[in-house]
Amino acid sequence: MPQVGAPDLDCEVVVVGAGFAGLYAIHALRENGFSLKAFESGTSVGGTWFWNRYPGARCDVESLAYQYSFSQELVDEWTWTERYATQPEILAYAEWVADRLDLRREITFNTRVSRAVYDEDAAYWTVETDDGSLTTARFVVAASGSISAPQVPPLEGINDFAGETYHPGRWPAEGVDFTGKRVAVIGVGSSGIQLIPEVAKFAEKLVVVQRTPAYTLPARNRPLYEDEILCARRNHVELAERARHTHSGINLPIPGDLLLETEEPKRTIMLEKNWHLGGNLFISAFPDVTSDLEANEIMAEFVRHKLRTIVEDPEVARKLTPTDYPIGGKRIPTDTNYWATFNRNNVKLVNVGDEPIVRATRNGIQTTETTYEVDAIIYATGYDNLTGALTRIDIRGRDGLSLQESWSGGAHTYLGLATVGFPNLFTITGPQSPSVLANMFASIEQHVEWIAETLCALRDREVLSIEATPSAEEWWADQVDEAVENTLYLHAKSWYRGTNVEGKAPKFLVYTGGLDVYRRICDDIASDNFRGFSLEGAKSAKPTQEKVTV
Ligand code: N01
Repeated sequence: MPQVGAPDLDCEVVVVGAGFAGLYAIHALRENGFSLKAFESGTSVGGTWFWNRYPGARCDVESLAYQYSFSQELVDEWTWTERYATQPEILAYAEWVADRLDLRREITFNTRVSRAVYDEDAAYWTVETDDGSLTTARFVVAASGSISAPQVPPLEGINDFAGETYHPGRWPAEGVDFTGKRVAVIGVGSSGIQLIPEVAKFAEKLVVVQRTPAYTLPARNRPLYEDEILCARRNHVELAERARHTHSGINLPIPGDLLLETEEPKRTIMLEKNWHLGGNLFISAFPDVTSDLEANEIMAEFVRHKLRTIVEDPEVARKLTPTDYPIGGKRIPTDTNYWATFNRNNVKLVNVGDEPIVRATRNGIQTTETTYEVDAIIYATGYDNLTGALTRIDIRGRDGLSLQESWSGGAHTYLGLATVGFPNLFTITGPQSPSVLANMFASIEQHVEWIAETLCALRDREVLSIEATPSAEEWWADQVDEAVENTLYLHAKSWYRGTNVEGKAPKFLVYTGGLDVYRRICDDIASDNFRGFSLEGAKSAKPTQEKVTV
């Protein structure tokens, strides 16, 4: 395939990251004849599943949906063993895909992209890595992850603590033996809720520090049956096509009646039935729960009741009970024995609302009531989600504009794929796309395929640069805001809104209109001559510019 424009560039595309987004981007772009280089800070592929090796880590989307769908061969040749795959199994899948598709030869491992600078005269990026190397490319595809920039709270005295410290997203590959140790876990999001029951089994004493109680759903994990796997393989093409055109990118059962319109005793029978199905099947069973506060409260109260039947000490149950936000307003964790863990003698719940943390000390965590002396602290305190992985790279667009500065008032994008001031930069599952509120594989595949098709179209037309226009960004911001108004997400503080990171501009960062609607919008824009993008025509190193705003 010919390279258009600048033959001296090292490659046509730099891909940042070799998680599932990066791996598919490498495959799709290479299949379409693009020369590329990929950089990955880990020593192998897998992205989030490479780093999150904490005990209990597993996916909350069912295995048969949490895999690539673009290849029947991949579906046929890989066999998942459990309903919800463990982190080691998902990592093994990523490794296997990388080998099966021969992707590793494009990837430089153990190398972090530290800076990327756009040359607007010649329309290319210079990408710098932490070993000091420079790589020039026409396009950059950022597959750096949505939940990949760990964050630890700015706790006073944090560096005074003399014991071991861990974050789930940077867990040591060799594992950690907590046998006989006193351990504190700060944070009860999905990561904390998965690791707490596992750490409690070994620790001498476990102190769980909770700021906001979580609604959590029993995963009800189990081995997969052979006939389920065979059925999924046999019907793969049809199932995958159907899933691509759903709201969540998953073939969920068709929701039943509205909760508000379901009379007792049928209502409780239905809630019980779906509670026993486990995981997200529970919340998705009733269509009004995610949009109507009254319906939501009925489901929330059902879950609170379940909690009270599991947790033996009423005072501990009270502290664990979420009351001031709707179920699903924050990401719902799925768990195995989380609430029951608080019945163990070696587990102590510290509720920040009752006893705020004062500081970390040399020996542990001091609250307004006492000091909890521990040997290790696990900061399960989350991530600078959706933007952090991008803004932690020094990305410089037109006129040296920094992405970090440009997004300091909140991320602004066109479709979550492109940003004004940063031509030829695409973000996979970036802020303002459906990303984390749909099946990540479905989100990734849709973005990668759209980007690959776009780059092919630009190559065919000898277009050298593509950039979102300000009016297109404004239009998209309105779509994101309008979509979320129909949900209950604005009734809770959450990382979807950026409220978990001190100093981060509060802004809802996910498109909630559904992957199906989003896909149609992206396809429509591409087929309408990339409406909302400014395309610049073929040119040499110092061109006169043919600028077409469409
Ligand atoms: O992070 P989180 P996570 N003092 O941000 C608390 C995905 N994921 O790593 O709620 C005390 O959700 C914070 O409290 P609050 C999934 O999308 C998926 O657990 O802000 N506490 C919260 O309890 C998930 O949503 C899977 O008040 C502090 C916790 O730390 C996303 O990753 C598994 C604090 C952070 O929760 C992130 O999950 C794991 C402070 N100063 C993760 N600062 C599966 O597929 C923060 N907290 C199953």
